[in-house]
Amino acid sequence: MPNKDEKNELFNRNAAITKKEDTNSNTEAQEKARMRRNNIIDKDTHYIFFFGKIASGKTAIITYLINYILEENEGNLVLADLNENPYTNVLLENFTSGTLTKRTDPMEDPIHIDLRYEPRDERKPKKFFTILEIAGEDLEELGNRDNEKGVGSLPKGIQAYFEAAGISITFILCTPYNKANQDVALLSQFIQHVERNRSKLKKYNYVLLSTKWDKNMSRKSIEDFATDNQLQFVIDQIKHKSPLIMGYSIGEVNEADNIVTNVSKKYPKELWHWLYEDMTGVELVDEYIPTKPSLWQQLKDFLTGNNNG
Ligand SMILES: Nc1nc2c(ncn2[C@@H]2O[C@H](COP(=O)(O)OP(=O)(O)O)[C@@H](O)[C@H]2O)c(=O)[nH]1
Ligand SMILES: [Mg+2]
Repeated sequence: MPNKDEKNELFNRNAAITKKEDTNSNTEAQEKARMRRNNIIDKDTHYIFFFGKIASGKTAIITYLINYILEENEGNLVLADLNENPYTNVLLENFTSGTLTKRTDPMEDPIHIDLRYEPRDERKPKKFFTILEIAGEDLEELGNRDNEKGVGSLPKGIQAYFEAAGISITFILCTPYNKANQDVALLSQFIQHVERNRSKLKKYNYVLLSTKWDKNMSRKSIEDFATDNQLQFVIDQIKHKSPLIMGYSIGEVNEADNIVTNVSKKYPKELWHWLYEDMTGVELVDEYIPTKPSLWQQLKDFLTGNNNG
């Protein structure tokens, strides 16, 4: 995550860019916007867009989601532009060291990582997808209805995803379990923005993650937890899309030194299986797992005299 100076740097840079666009010909800004939209469309990918305030756990979730996919035998993950994308290196560093490093390179556009997934079961579709992460602070204008247009707006680099026609996108809303009430306004504003701007999206859906769930000692189900606070209000706004809603933890985290132990498989597994099915319409792992030996196995056992079990 950018520190304050880096953040100011970023805002100054953005301001400078905006100014430049204003003073130069209008067509330059238009051309830039057009290029941005085309880049988004050209990728022919499914966007997985992580949204949440600073320190809500986005980078940590992405890190250990990729780690899970790489380590499980369910399929193969191809990391595109591994060495060119500094963000990928941050993620790699995270899960090879077991320590959450800080993100250092704020960018004008969301940080992204292009990936390709190939299920081990070759009958299942392969899938390109792109993970995007944005910082909640970049969205402050969303709730600001006093700006020049009179409505909340998003930075251009993010708004471009709503203007690029025909893309598929899953919004993953992250809010630490203990910040549910503080985050509800921003999450609501973002959902309202999505719903107002959804017309060009080919397909979209939501995931709501109540993060740092390992520290939630209440041991309640996510449903009971949500009704106890304002998270239910957020759920009510997205439930028409049959979203995934879950308490989420990357493992045991020592937040003082950012060391992760007992990395969880349960949470990334549920998230990844849901995402794969949401993207492709096909279940990654067939639900039916025979508990008894198959008929073929029984016959083989009979013929080879293996009757032990
Ligand atoms: N207890 C706990 N802490 C977490 C978890 N995930 C992240 N954190 C903590 O939250 C901090 C911020 O996480 P990060 O992924 O950088 O948040 P981001 O700003 O949303 O990308 C980390 O440095 C961790 O200390 C989790 O699952 N459990
Ligand atoms: Mg981050």
